[in-house]
Formats: sequence, structure tokens, C-alpha cells
Amino acid sequence: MRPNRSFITLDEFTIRETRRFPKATGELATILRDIGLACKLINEKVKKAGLVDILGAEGATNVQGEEQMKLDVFSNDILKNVLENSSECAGVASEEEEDFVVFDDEYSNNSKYVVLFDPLDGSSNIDVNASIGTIFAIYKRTSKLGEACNEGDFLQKGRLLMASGYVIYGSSTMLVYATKLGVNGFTLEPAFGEFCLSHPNLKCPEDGSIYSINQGNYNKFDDDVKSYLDFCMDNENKKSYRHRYIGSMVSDLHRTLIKGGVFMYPADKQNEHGKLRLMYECNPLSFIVETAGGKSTDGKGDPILDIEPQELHQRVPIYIGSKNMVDKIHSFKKA
Ligand code: P6P
Repeated sequence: MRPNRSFITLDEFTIRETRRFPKATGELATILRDIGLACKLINEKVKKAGLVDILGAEGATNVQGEEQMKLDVFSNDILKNVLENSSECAGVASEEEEDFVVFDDEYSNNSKYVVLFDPLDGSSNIDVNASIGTIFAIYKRTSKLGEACNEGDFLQKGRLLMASGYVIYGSSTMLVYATKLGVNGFTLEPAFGEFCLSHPNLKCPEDGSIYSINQGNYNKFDDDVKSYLDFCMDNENKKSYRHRYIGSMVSDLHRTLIKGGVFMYPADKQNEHGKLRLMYECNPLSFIVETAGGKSTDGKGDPILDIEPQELHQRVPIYIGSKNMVDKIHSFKKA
């Protein structure tokens, strides 16, 4: 007798997806399972951060010169450890690591994939209990199986991603990931610790009314960005806009994906390339949004996913979300 079960777990879903590709061997499903495990371990710490001595700064700074919070370090180590023990990952690159990390053992050298991640994005929000997230990007290696992975395996443009996703540690913990088959969301069921399909076949609304940007930087923005913000704030506008900004990219992006809208982190007079990193923030999130029918550009009209990477930690300006809103922003760009 079939049990009366209404849910499907992440592992069951990824195995079903694998079966749709006759030649697939389940390695990608294995990596997604492993990332899911790592994020459940991170979730367990994040959800009780105030109770254990894991709050506050680690006392070190990362390659970005940003103060490392203890949870950043913990999250980075967990993801590295789980993926090193995976049978399908040859190496990783992380916001918290100066260079890519090679898992130089026989199993790993024969693995087909590499993973890049921001282990805990928005970590400055930890101490104030605002939602934060993990972002990951999965590429098929370009280097020879049997040898250690190399830099070229990581410096691939976003268009070549095999899969990407994020976990948002919010009022509930959700994992959202994309392959070329589509975007699906899974909510963690604390009762038995599994991510269960809750948001099948996610689509980014073509239009929206929420613009998300750090308004505090207004005076540093170029005139075209200021003109768009003035347009959004103009109460004479026949369409009323709302401003929302959490300061945690995964959270602002998740709202944008679900409700529609646009998230922007433009270049400005101080940051000519913007602040957000191409390889483990903008590419994976752009792959998700474009797969869901949205749009993501660098503000000069180039899709984020088509940018040829030059180095692991490079930054790019980003305008991402509902297609019509991203197009509207470009209409304010100097011709
Ligand atoms: P600002 C968090 O530090 C982060 O990297 C992203 O998650 C977030 O979108 C952005 O920086 C916020 O930056 O300059 O507005 O505080």
C-alpha cells in the first residue's frame, strides 16, 4: 500500500530530474544533496546563533578586507568539508578563500564538477537576526579528469553553469536551485530535517513595483541611476513604487524572485565596479532569475551571464529582477 505522503524531498526531486536525462549518472544530484546537507548544518547554527558563543567577529578579515563573523568561518569550513568528502567535487572557490581550493585526492581528481560559494552572504545581519543566505554555483570542469582541477575550471562565464542556487535562513529555511530545466524551491521541514518541494517551477513576474537599492548611496550614483530613482519616488507617477532593502542580497533577491521587482547594486563614484562579486553572488543568482524568466545585466546592457571572468573575486554592478523593470532602468541610461 502506498503511504499517503504529500511531500517530495530534495533528494527525490533531483533523482527524478536525473531520470529525465538518459545519459545522466546522478553526479549533479549527489552534489546538490551534499550542499543541502552542508546548509542544514549551517542552518542549525544560524537558528541558535544568539545562544552559543558563535556571534560576533572572528577577529580576522577575509580577502575582501571585510571583518569575518564566526558564522562566516564556520559556514565556509562546513561547505568545504562536506564537498571534499563528496564523491563528485574536484575543488571549491569561496568568498572566504583567497584562492580556489583543490581537493587533490584520487576521488576528487576524478570528479566532474567544481563548486563556488558565498558561504554566508549578508553576514553583517547576523547580530541583528535579519535573514541571511548561502549562495552556490556548480560548473562542469573543463580540465582533464584524473588530474587536479585548475583555475580555468572556476573562471567560466555564468552562461555555462550546470546549476546554481541559494539557501535563505529566514522565517523558514528554503533552498532554491536552478538547472536548465527550471527553478524549484524547497522548504526545510524541521520535524524530520528534509528540504521538501514547496515552490515548484518558480517564475519571476515580468513586472513589479518594488525597487531595492541602498538609497543611502544616492549622491554617489551616476545621473541615470538617480533619474530612475527619482522616477520611482515621483508620487505623480501613475504607477506607485515601493522601496524595500534588507541589505542581504539573498533576501532581497528572494523577494524579487517571488514578488517581482528589481534589485540594484550599481557602480558609484567610490566603487567603479560595484560591490557584489561576479563568480559566487551575481552569476549564480542571475542564472536563477534568467531561468525563471527575469533579467540580469551589468547596467551597460550586457547580461551578467555573458561576462567573461578575469579573476575569482571580481566585482560587477548588477540590475536584476523583473524583465520590464530592468528594461525600464535601461531606458534612463545615456544613449
Ligand atoms: P550595502 C552583504 O554584505 C552584501 O554583500 C550583500 O548581501 C548585500 O546586498 C550588500 O552587501 C549590501 O551592501 O553597501 O548596502 O551595505
